[in-house]
Amino acid sequence: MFEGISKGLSGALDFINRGRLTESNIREGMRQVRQALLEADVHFEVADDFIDRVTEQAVGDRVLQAIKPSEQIVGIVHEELINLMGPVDPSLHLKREGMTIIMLCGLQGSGKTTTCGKLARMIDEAGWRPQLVAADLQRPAAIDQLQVIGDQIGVPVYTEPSTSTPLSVCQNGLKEAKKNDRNVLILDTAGRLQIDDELMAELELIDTKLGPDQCLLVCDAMTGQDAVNSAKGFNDALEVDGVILTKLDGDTRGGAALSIKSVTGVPIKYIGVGEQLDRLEEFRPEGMAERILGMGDIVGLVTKAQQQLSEEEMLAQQQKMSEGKFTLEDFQDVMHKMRKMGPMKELIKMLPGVGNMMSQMDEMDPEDDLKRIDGIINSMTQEERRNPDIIDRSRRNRIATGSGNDASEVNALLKQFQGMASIMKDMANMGPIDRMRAMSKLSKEASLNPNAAMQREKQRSKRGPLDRVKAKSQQKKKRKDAAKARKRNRRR
Ligand SMILES: Nc1nc2c(ncn2[C@@H]2O[C@H](COP(=O)(O)OP(=O)(O)O)[C@@H](O)[C@H]2O)c(=O)[nH]1
Ligand SMILES: [Mg+2]
Repeated sequence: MFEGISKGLSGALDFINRGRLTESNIREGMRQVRQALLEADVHFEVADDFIDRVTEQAVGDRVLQAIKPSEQIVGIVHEELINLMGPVDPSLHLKREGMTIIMLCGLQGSGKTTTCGKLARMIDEAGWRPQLVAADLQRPAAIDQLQVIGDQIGVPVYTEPSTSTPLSVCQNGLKEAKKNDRNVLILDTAGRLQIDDELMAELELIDTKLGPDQCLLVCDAMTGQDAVNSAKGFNDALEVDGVILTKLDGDTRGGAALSIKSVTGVPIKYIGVGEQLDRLEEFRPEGMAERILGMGDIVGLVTKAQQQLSEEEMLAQQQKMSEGKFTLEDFQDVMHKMRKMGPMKELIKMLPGVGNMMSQMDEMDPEDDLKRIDGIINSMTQEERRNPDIIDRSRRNRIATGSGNDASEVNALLKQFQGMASIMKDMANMGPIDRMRAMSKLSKEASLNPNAAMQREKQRSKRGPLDRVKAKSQQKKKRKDAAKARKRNRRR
C-alpha cells in the first residue's frame, strides 16, 4: 500500500537533500511534496494546510542552522503526518457491567459485515461475550453471510426473516443477548451505494431507540475521497465515534487515511488489512507515517510478534541469542511462528529500509525461500540443528539430497545462519537505543546495496528459465541505470 505516495515523498525529500538548503529550494521541495499528496488523493485543503505547517517550520532557523538540515525536514514531515492522522483512541470502551452496544454503519460493500466478524472475534478473544445482530435486511444473502461468519468464529448471531424491520431485529437481538448473558452487542446495519434519506432515517431510528455506546463507521480505503465524503455525511447524521478503514491491504493510494481525521474530526480506530477475520489492526498513526515515508514499522512488527510469542518465550529466545546459543532449531521455531503472523511479503515490508526495495520485492516470493529453508532444516538431525559446526561434506550432501536441494544451497543457509546468529548476539546485548541504531545501520546498508542479499536469494532459488531471463534483463537495466546515475553525479 501507499507505494505512490511513498515514492513521491521520498523523491521530494531527496530533492531537498541534493540541493543546497535555501529557502527557495525548500519551497520547491514542498511544492513537490504537495503534488505527491494530491496524487495520493489527499483532500486539497488538507494538503495545503499540511504544506503550510511543514514549510513554516522548515524555513525556520531551527532547520537552516541545524547540522543535518535535511534530516530535520524529514523529521518535521514525519511529525506532521502523525498530527494529521492522530491522536487516536483505539479503545471500544467496553463496559465492565451491563451491555455495550456497538453499531456499525457505512456504504454498501465497504466491509461492514466482515468487520463485524473481525470485531466480534477480537472482543471474544479478549474475554467478552459478544452477540452479533443481522440488521441488514436489504438482501437476504446479508443475513446468511453474517450467520456463516458467526459460525466460523463461534459467536452467536441473532437473525429474523427479511420481512421484519431493522429496528425490531435490533431490539429483539438486544433482548436475546441479555437473556443469554452476552455483554457486547454488535449491530450489522444496511448500507446503500450512496447516502440517502431513507437509509439515514433507518439508522437514526436505531440510534435513538437503542442508544449505542459506540457508532463506528466502516470506510473503504480504496475509494479515496469518496470515503471521506461519505464519512462526512454519516457523521452529520449519527455522530460517529470512530472510523474503521478497510482494504488497506490493497493498492490504495492513501488519501483517505490521510484526510479523514482532518476533514471530519473523526479518528480512525482500526484498519482492515485483509479479507480473513483476523486481519484487523489497531490504527497507529506513527506506524502509518513511517510506512508512508518508507521507514518501516518496527513497533507494528513487534506487536505482531508478541501476539504469537509469549513473553516467556521471548525472554528465553533473547537469553539464548545473547549467549550465542541460538540454534537452527530455535531459528526454525521462530520462522514457523512468523509465518503464522501473516503473509511474509507484508511482514518484510514493515522492516525499516525495505520500503525502498519494494519494486524488487514484488518479483520474488519469500514464502518459497522459507519453504526451502524449512525443508533443509527438516532434513537435518536434531544434533545437527543444535550444533551446525558438525556438518561436514558428507552430512551436507545427505541433507541436500534429503531435502531435494543443491549442496550449495545447504551451504548458503549455514553461512547465512552463522552471520545472522552473530549479529543477533551483538544486538541482544545492546540497550534499546543502540539496537535501533544497529537496525537502522543494517537496513541502510541493505538499501544502499539492494542487490546483495535479496537478489542473491532470488537467483539461487530453483526457478524455471523464464525467471532467469527476467533476472538477467533486470540486472542489465540496473547496470544501465547505475551508469546513468554516475553520469548525472559527475555533471553536478
Ligand atoms: N482485501 C480486503 N477485503 C475486504 C476487507 N474488508 C472487507 N473486504 C471485502 O469487501 C467485500 C465487501 O465486504 P462486506 O463485509 O460484505 O461489506 P458490507 O456490504 O459493507 O457488509 C467482501 O468481499 C469482503 O471480503 C479488507 O480489509 N481487505
Ligand atoms: Mg453487509
